Amino acid sequence: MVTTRAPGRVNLIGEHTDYNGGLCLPFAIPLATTAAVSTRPDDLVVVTSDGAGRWQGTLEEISSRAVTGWPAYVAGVIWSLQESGWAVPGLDITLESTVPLGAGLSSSAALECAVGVAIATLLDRPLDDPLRRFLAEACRRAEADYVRAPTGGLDQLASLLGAEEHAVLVDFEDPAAPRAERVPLPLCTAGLAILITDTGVRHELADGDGGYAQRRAECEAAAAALGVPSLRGASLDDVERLPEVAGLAHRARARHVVTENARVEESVDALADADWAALGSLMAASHASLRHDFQVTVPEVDLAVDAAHEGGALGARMTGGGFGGCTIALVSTAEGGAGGVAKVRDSIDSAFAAAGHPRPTHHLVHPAAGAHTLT
Ligand code: GAF
Repeated sequence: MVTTRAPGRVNLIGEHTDYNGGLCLPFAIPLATTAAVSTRPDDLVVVTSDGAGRWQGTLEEISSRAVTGWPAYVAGVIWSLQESGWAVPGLDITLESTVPLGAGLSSSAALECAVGVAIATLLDRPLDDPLRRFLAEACRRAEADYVRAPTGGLDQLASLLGAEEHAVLVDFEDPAAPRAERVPLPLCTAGLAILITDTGVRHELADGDGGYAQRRAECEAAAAALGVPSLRGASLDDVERLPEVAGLAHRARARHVVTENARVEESVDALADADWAALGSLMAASHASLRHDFQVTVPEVDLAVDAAHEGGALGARMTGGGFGGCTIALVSTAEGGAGGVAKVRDSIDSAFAAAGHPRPTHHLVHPAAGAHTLT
C-alpha cells in the first residue's frame, strides 16, 4: 500500500492563458487530496471517496472509456497511463480531500495527481522531475480526453512541480512540451501571505456548453481570424484588427490573453526585485481584465476583490477558471493595520454581509510542496 498527497493550487497570475500558448504563474497550496492505494489480485478498481461515495468497475470498463461522473477522474488517469504503455493492475483506492470541490482551487488535478503518483510508486517508478512532468501531461490528458473537461495543463503542473516558497512559471508556447521552472516566492520571509476567499459560488468546467468551453472557443476563433496558431503569436496591434475579422467579443477576449501574458512577465520581474507593491498592482490589473475583457467573474467574486482592496490588500484577483470560485489577496501577516490578514478578511466579510451573501470561507496560505508519497 502507498499513500500519496497532491495539492490544489492557486494561480498567482496568468489566467486563461495556458490553452492559448501563454504564460502562467501558479503555486501549490496546503489544501490537498490524499490517496491510499493498494494493488488487488483481480481486475477490479474500487474507489472510496470521503466526499463522493464508493465506485467500482473493471480495468476493461476503464480502458473502453465507459466511466462517467466523478469516478472518471480516477479512471481517466488509469486510462491515460495504460495508453502510455503502463500495466496498471487492479487497485483499491481511498481518497480524502481538503480541497473544496468546484471552487477553482484544482480539486480535480489534486485527485488526478494523487492517484497518478500512487500508481507510479506502486510500479516502482522513481518520482523524479521527468516523471513529474510525464504525470502532469498524463493527468491533463485524463481530464481533457476522458472526463472531457477542455482545460489546459496549468493545474496538473502546479500540483506536481510546486515547492515550498516557490511558484511555477509555465510557458505553454509549445503545448505538447510546456516549459516549467520554479520561481522563488518568499512570502513568509517578506511577512506576507495569500488570503484565499471561497465565495461559495460554484462552477462546472466539464460542462461542454459552459462558459469555460465558450471562452476557449472564442480564443481559438480569434487566433484563427488572425492566422496565428495561438494567441501567443498575436500582438496588441493585431488584436485591434479583430472587430473587422471576428467581432468585438473576440477582440476583448484576445486583448485579455495578450495583456495577461505581459503581466506574467512583469510579475516575474517584480518578484525578482521583491517589489510586492508592483505584484499587487499587476494582480489588480489582471482581475480588471478578467472582469471586463474576458468576462469570467461573477458579482460575489468582484465584491470580494473590491473589498480586499478596501481592506488594504496589496493586490487581489480571482483565481482559476472563473464563473464563481475563489479570490486571492496579497496580505501582510503583521498584526493589525491596513492590508493585514484580519483587516482584509473583515472587509470582505462585511461586504458580503451588507450584500446579503452567505459568509465566505477563508484560507491563509503560503506556497506548499508538490505531490509526494507519504508512506
Ligand atoms: C482552470 C483550467 F483547468 C486551467 O487549465 C486554466 O485554464 C484555468 O482554469 C484558467 O487559467 O483551472
